[in-house]
Amino acid sequence: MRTVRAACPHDCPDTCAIRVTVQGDQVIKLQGDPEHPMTHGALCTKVARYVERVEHPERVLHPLRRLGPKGSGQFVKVPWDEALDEIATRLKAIAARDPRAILPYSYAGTMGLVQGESMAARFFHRLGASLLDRTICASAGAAGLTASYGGKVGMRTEHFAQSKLILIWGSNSIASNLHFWTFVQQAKRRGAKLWCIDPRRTETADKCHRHLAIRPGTDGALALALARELIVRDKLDHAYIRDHLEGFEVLRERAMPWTLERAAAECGVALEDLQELARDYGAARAGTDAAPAAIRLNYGMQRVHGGGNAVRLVALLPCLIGAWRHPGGGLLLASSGWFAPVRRDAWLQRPDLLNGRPVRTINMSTIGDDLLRASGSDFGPRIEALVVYNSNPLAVAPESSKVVRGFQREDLFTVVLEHFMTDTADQADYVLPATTQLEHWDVHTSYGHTDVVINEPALRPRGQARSNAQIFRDLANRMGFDDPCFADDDETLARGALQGIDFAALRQKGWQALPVPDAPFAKGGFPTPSGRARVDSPQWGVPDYIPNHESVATTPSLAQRYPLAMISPPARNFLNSTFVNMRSLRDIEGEPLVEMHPSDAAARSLEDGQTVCVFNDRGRYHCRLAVSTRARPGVVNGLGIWWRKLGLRGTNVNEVTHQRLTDLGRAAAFYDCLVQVQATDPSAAAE
Ligand SMILES: Nc1nc2c(c(=O)[nH]1)N[C@H]1C(S)=C(S)[C@@H](COP(=O)(O)OP(=O)(O)OC[C@H]3O[C@@H](n4cnc5c(=O)[nH]c(N)nc54)[C@H](O)[C@@H]3O)O[C@H]1N2
Ligand SMILES: Nc1nc2c(c(=O)[nH]1)N[C@H]1C(S)=C(S)[C@@H](COP(=O)(O)OP(=O)(O)OC[C@H]3O[C@@H](n4cnc5c(=O)[nH]c(N)nc54)[C@H](O)[C@@H]3O)O[C@H]1N2
Ligand code: SF4
Ligand SMILES: [Mo]
Repeated sequence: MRTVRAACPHDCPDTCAIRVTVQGDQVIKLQGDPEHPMTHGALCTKVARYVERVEHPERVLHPLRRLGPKGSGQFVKVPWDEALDEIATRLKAIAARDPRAILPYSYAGTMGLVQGESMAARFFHRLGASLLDRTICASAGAAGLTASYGGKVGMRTEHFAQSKLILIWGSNSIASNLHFWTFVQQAKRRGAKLWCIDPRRTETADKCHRHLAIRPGTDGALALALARELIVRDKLDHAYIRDHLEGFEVLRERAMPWTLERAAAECGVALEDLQELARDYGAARAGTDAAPAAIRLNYGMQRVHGGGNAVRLVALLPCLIGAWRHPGGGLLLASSGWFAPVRRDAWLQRPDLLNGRPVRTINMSTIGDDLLRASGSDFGPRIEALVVYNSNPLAVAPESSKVVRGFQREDLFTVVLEHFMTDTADQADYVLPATTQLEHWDVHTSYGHTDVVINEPALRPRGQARSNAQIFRDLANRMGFDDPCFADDDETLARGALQGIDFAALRQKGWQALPVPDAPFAKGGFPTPSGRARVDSPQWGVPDYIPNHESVATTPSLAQRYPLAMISPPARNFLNSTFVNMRSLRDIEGEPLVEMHPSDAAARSLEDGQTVCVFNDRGRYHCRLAVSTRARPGVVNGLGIWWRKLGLRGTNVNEVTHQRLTDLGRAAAFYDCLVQVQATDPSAAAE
């Protein structure tokens, strides 16, 4: 029996350290590392069952070539050599005309530095393929945070345990950031007051003292009104503002029109609730013996038109009250920026292999439109080949009817590296079997904490599976790429991925903490050129409230036809679209559903449990109706992200979302979406 150090590979801020007990080639036990302070021995329900995923009977274990029409799911096993030769031949032919017609499409199926963008990036850079703008999750918030602070930096998660007031803002922490919640509970036991700011009454909202169910996309208005209250009631930390914030005066100008009354109307909440929130936050001003206030912002609130600006505004609040003076005060959206000094991205990804060739960048959030575009001077060559890994775009990208049409183009050559026959794999010309986290090397940074975590292979690859890095190494070889970097094996990539971290110590312990100070911005030191947080940014100007693309105010005639705002936050037992095919987890989630407030259901004569159609001009999503006060009036919650083929009539929630982008970061605005809901008409079944 041996114990192997592993890391959870999933797109989750917790990046748990895992201990795997192995006998022979079987896992005896898989548990959270009890010694890792962030993991404290506990994994979430999903990953506690990771072995089920690894040994799942439906895993893709051989290279497959398409037999039937695209999407028919008919494939035949082919030997690796044949698959690699044929793929290389096709890619070579396209590259000979214009390599930018080849597009890699990947996201966060694994967050590992090795099985993410290492050998794959080297391969596509050397090929001269189109670059992918990775915007589908967090880029609006990342841009917003960078505008205010200079980087993706913030409080350390464990310090929330010392906070006396916690604003959980746009985050269903119990579902999607479970280990953070442990620290919140510690704070709560010590008397902290918890606010949840979320249109949905989540399980997290249930456990907070107060829940503010604002309308989706109105966070910027709320932040401006809170800033105004702090200013007019003089709850400011004047010394902190003077020394560590640039542009206070312009913020004051922006905030002054935003009375609490106006914000209450815009956000659709009671004035008294806003007054109480403003009082609580103002009372936490530093400089007296006030208790520290912390904000846990998460990406849920930036998936709307004004998401980037909203993050900018919220991020300025802790500066106004000097919350940063205390380790338990400040804000956390993402900790990823702390890793910048240790990551060797240029070595891992080798952008220099582009060798000065022209680049074309495709935004992953508009893949639907872009797959359907013809060559043109403003676009470049039509996309002729797609290589998909670590992602399931058919399920997760917005406006899926267009994504599906794009993938079904007969002239498109598609290769998908996967564990399972996802909706996307169904459309492939070749499906290549990828290893899971227990079968390959990796190293992980985190976007929720500040530890590096190692992942050593615990098992032999199942079937004929190969790691992503191995597959791209093999393809590079077939393409005749002879730069020595294409010979680096996975362990070499893992060893070289980071600098300033002792690899032997990392292997021994399983994780290593970065030296992040306790109260990182107590004396300023933000990673901006001046070291101060800033209101005005050279790139983006002064932040403001930007209403949704689709709302009663911005698109009144659309809102007449589609009066309900829909958000589609993650389901607790899935991770994006990962795990939807695992029966034991799917059974907990039940079936695809949309939550609707009883008043909205009554107005439509709809009943709990009936099958409904959520629709707009873009598409129709069929699912079960849950009449529930988890939804606020006027807003429906379509919990994500089901596989289309496991949903009703082969649809999922992204049938109705759109491809318009956020204000900053060119991101998808999934939660900025108007719909109508009606009973499904059985006679329309064929449409
Ligand atoms: N179990 C589970 N965990 C996950 C994921 C998952 O799918 N399942 N997804 C992972 C991923 S990809 C990410 S990016 C991270 C972070 O994941 P996020 O997508 O940020 O997930 P949540 O923490 O659930 O936060 C979303 C919350 O924001 C709320 N919300 C929606 N619109 C608004 C709005 O306009 N304003 C405000 N204030 N709130 C709004 C939603 O109702 C929801 O409760 O979590 C990761 N963790
Ligand atoms: N409507 C709506 N849409 C959303 C969201 C939402 O809240 N609402 N959330 C958005 C967000 S935040 C995100 S991050 C995206 C997520 O989008 P994706 O990153 O595409 O996430 P997943 O759906 O989890 O798909 C990851 C796939 O990678 C595969 N995979 C895992 N490990 C490996 C590996 O080692 N090798 C290979 N080759 N494959 C692997 C998994 O089997 C899985 O099918 O979705 C976005 N879409
Ligand atoms: S999904 Fe998140 S909570 Fe679950 S094991 Fe992975 S890192 Fe930990
Ligand atoms: Mo995400």
